[in-house]
Amino acid sequence: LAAEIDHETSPEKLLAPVLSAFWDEEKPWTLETYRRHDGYEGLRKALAMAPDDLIAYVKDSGLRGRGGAGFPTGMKWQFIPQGDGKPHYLVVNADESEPGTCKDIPLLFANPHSLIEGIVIACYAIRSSHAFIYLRGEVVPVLRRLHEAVREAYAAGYLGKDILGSGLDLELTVHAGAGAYICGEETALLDSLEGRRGQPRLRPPFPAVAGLYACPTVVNNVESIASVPAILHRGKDWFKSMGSEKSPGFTLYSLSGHVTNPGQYEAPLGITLRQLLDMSGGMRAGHRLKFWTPGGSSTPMFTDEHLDVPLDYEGVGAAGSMLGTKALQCFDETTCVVRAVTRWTEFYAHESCGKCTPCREGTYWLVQLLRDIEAGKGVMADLDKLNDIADNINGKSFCALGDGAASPIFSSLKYFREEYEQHITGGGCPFDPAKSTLWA
Ligand code: L3W
Ligand code: SF4
Repeated sequence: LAAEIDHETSPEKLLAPVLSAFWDEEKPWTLETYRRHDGYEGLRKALAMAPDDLIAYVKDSGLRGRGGAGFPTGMKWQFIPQGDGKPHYLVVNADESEPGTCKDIPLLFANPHSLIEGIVIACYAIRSSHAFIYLRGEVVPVLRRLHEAVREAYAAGYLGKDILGSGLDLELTVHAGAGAYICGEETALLDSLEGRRGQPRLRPPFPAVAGLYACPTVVNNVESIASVPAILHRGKDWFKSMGSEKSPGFTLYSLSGHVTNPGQYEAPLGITLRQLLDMSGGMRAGHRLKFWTPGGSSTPMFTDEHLDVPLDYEGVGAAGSMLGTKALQCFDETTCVVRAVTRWTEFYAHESCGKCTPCREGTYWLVQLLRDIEAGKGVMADLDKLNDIADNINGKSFCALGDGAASPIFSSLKYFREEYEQHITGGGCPFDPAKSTLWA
């Protein structure tokens, strides 16, 4: 596997299938298939370690959270106070909803045992005897598959009492949400899990101190936890041999939009979009990339000038965006950027939980302005107004949803202001919706 990524490296070397290694086998989701691929071997190694050593090992591996923020996983586990006499919980955030993000749900569908094994390892480390998976409610087939995998794990002694004779007891509850984007925010998720309306809580205290039922709680993304067994089984040095120094390892990218072969691509962190497109068949025939998101619509958009930005936390950050969920939505020259931003903003306005004024009111006003501009009813002063409203949401909202909503406004005005102006001076959209496969 490539430790350092450059354009001379062959595509085969760049691909590092671990989580997706056997997705194309028959029934990859069964315990039998998982065991055939060394499933639950990482757990055996973990149980032979002291919990604190296990936490230090995961911390040393450099694994960073795959849900958007890239927070070091081992450090989060270390935050859980020990000897406090309270129950500790692990909550897996499987509420995947960020526009363009499609990696946790396919992972759960194809390889649920990698998550279950990771959960047992994490609970042993943080001394938790009850874990929860909070799943996005709309994906009923995944819910069924997850329930089946959990039943298999209980029957095989990987969950329940005295797991593999280690003395560890662990119950695992699968909970389906009701389809609200905000419930992917970790504290809203906890409120929802407790049976309340899902709205973000004030932080601090962070969940590590007062989370589920006011007890110390680790909230981790599906992919973060599912990556842990391979790190234990193959070793932290193997993991660190991939990716970059500060963003080591492999990860799942969701590639979507006007590309020839959309889907999930597993590769080391630090790969570039150019390399991923080269490997996956590129943009649809006869078309060129116009703009794209590195981590879903909540992260500032990039253009074709950013094709060689390393897709790791530092590289994307230095170029002015965020790696987020690694959702690479690619749009070609037939796409109207105003239309795309309007659709995203409608999504944020719809999903705003209403708790704070800047986001609740601001997203509503952004939509009104954008719809007017898109319909050719805007005036030039609307562009400054858009910027001003976004500025009053960004950094002034209660949670990251507000910042996410402001993001496409800022970046589209930065790179495509002329296109907004064309809508205003030309009396409407200059693009032919019939030529685009999106937003029609
Ligand atoms: C204890 C401290 N814990 C931080 C923990 C905190 C959390 C993690 C990261 O947002 C981003 C957001 C979306 N003591 C701590 C501490 N922690 N300081 O570390 O925290 P934070 O605040 O940096 O991020 P977050 O609130 O978890 C996540 C972006 O991801 N995103 C993703 C959205 C959607 C999905 C999805 O659909 N799957 O993930 C996309 O860009 O905008 O910026 O656990 O508790 N001192
Ligand atoms: Fe709710 Fe939006 Fe405020 Fe977050 S930023 S608390 S989603 S209103």
